[in-house]
Amino acid sequence: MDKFKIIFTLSILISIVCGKGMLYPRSSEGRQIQSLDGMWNFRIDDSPTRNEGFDQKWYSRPLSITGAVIPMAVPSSYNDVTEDKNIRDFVGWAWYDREFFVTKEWQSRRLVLRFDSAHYYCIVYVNGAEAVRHNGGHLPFEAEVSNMINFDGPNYLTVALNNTLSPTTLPPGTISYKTDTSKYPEGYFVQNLQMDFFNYAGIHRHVRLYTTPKTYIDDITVTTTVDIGSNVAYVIYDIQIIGDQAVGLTVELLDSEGVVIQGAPTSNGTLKVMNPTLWWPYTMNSGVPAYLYTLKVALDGSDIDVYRLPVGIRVVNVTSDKFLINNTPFYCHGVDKHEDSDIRGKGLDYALIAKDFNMLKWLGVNCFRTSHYPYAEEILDQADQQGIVIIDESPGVGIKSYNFDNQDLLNHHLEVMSEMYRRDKNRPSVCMWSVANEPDSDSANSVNYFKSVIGHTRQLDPTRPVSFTSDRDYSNDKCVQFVDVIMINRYYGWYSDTGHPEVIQRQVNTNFLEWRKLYNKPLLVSEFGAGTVAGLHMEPSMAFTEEYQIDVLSQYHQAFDQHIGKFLVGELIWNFADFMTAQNPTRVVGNKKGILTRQRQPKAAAQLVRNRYNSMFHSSFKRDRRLCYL
Ligand code: BDP
Repeated sequence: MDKFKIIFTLSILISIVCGKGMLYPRSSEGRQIQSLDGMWNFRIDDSPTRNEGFDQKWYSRPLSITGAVIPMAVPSSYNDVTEDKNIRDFVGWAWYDREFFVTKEWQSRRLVLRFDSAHYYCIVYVNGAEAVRHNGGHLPFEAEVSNMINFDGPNYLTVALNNTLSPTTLPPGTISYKTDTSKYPEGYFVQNLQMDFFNYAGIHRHVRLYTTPKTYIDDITVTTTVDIGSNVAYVIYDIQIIGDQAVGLTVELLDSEGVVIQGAPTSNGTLKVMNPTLWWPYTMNSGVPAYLYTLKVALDGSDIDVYRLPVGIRVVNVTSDKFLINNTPFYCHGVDKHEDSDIRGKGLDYALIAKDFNMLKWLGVNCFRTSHYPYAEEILDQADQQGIVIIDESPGVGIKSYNFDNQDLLNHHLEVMSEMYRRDKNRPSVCMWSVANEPDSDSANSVNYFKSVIGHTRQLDPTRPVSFTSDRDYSNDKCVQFVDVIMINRYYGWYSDTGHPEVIQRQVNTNFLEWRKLYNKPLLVSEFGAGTVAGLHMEPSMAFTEEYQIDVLSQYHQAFDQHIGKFLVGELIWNFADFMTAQNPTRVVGNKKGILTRQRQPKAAAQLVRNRYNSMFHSSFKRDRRLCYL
């Protein structure tokens, strides 16, 4: 067992993130993409040392030669794909491999291997040699592999993936070694989680090989400003090129019909847009919400690189009592979500994404938080295109007071915020960063930790507000002082006063006013809800029935209505849908606080929410019509 511990620790120390940019792979005149998704070979290393894979160098030969393999889908979590409890609940190294071929036409190109996410700690080998390793799920990593590819025969791609959560991972966790042999077999250990969702593991998103020319566009950063009064916007861009720095380039801004409306020949600058069509949440503009321009960057020469980046022109500001998008007050009527569904766990699934966005629109949701980690880029694409505001949350969930003094954890958290910013910085839908969920923000040592994480995030991105969600009280939270918008998670009528929804309004009102007395900042309720088993009914209601969920939510709604337009800027229901958790006596095959089932079918409360949210934005169209159109 010691060996297992040592391997995991060493791996973290030498973890690297390659490259400066992390542009989403897009094919163009200069770039091609080869998907490596599909059915891979798979095996868990449940050997007594949990280290047989490295001892026997499983990466040096096809996995099927060193032992038995089963087929495993990529992308998907591996946990729920088989009937094997050892695989579902596995902790340690899981191994994947597949064969692939590369056309000789790509021999002169720069080849990049990109993983959109693999949970949690990942080492990637190409033809037996290490290509890249990455520390952390939910975020992409890539490596140039041009010199590792065989153009005359098969290539082997091998992945070693470790899902162990430790005091230096995000989310943090611990391993307990059970040494009492009167109760547990030799070498027995369990993973302790500090969060309330299943620790799904696997290659969760796309794996792709893509090409670029040798001189290539490595990164593009775009910010936008809007001068509402004079009907002018500015697109400020900065392009990083790697390779021949003398190469010329053309930058063009195209409207949604592909017409060039502005251009420049420099790698950084400002494009002035007269009469801009702004990016709006769909609830703030019934005409053309979520309008996207395209920034087309093309390098000169015979071997050109071309990249097209969607750009939404909008500006976000926060005052002492308002959340402003394009200088217009935005009220977030939304939900918290999870990446979670049957069979694939946290694996990317286009049908699920389409269904979820249809459901969000059906419910009238205009905003969601990526609780409790950054979601797939394909999900954020939909938010950009459909005009849904995103509070982009890091995997910093469940950080306890005993974690704050761990410098390695803090360094990792800073690195994760940098990776998140690098990936999502150009997205108009991302309107706020959430650096953590429900940390022990009342402990003295949380102060320096959050001063540092929030300060770092603000330094990376001065254009978006920064926050975290607090479940602490106004009287003892020590870190809300650093945020732009106060986000609070509240479970009156559920974790306290269970069975008494009649006290919710009073408690919400008292709590709001206390926060307001202390801080002159807008307030957003980032979680409230009640556990509800679909199909369970009782009148009068009791906890866990569909009627009780309605009672709880409507009490919150009545309380919120007294503060909308004052300092309350949003409400997020916990949760959009039921989701899987670790087994625990308070969870009945997962967390049941969804207003939808895990299969995305509505519970009775979904109708209540649908009526409320739809009427909110239909009336706001009338109220704000003048402001919404320039
Ligand atoms: C909140 C957490 C969330 C949980 C939820 C609950 O932020 O992750 O799932 O409570 O208990 O405290 O349902």
